[in-house]
Amino acid sequence: MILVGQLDSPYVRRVAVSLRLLGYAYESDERSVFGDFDSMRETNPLGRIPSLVLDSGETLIDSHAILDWLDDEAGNRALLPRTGEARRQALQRVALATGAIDKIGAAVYERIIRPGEFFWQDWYDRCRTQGVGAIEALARLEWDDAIAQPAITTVCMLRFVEIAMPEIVPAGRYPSLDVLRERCEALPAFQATFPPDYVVPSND
Ligand SMILES: N[C@@H](CCC(=O)N[C@@H](CS)C(=O)NCC(=O)O)C(=O)O
Repeated sequence: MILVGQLDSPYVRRVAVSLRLLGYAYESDERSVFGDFDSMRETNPLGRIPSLVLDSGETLIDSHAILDWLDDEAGNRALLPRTGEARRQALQRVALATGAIDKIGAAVYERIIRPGEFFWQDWYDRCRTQGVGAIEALARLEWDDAIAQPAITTVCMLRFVEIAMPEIVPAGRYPSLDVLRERCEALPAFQATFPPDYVVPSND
């Protein structure tokens, strides 16, 4: 199996962590989603990451679809509950976490992709507010000890935000999320995929 994408993408990382927690070996293809755009489009017509190339040669795209396949393979070790209220609640947490990635990600793209003279402050502020709203909602929830998809995705999201906009998630602001992060990031599957700090470029 080949996981396509770099671990500074929280979507790639949540797939990598899930594969590792479930004991699946994979190789990494670390082409850049921006630098290798044409080649990436041959793997995924959307030119996005992650993709997962299965041993059969089939290519799965989008972390949601990849993780759905993985849970199907994993049977009773699946990282999301199969049905009912437990599944509904877990998917709501995942939706808040992936929503935060999308909105903080959009704000970051506004800063690093859009040429400085076209920077749109109102849109940037709106995206940031939406992302922070999702993080606050996650922080109000109770978290048990389960290492399942809601925790995996939330912890990957928090590390992404910590790198991209550290002022949003300083230690101590969201104590319940600090506890969740500390517990998860200590595990081998998280340590092996921990994205290092990097300076996010700016268009100004
Ligand atoms: N819904 C997708 C979102 C994937 C996504 O946004 N990936 C980003 C990297 S974090 C990407 O490929 N960005 C480049 C682009 O969209 O052009 C998923 O869950 O996989």
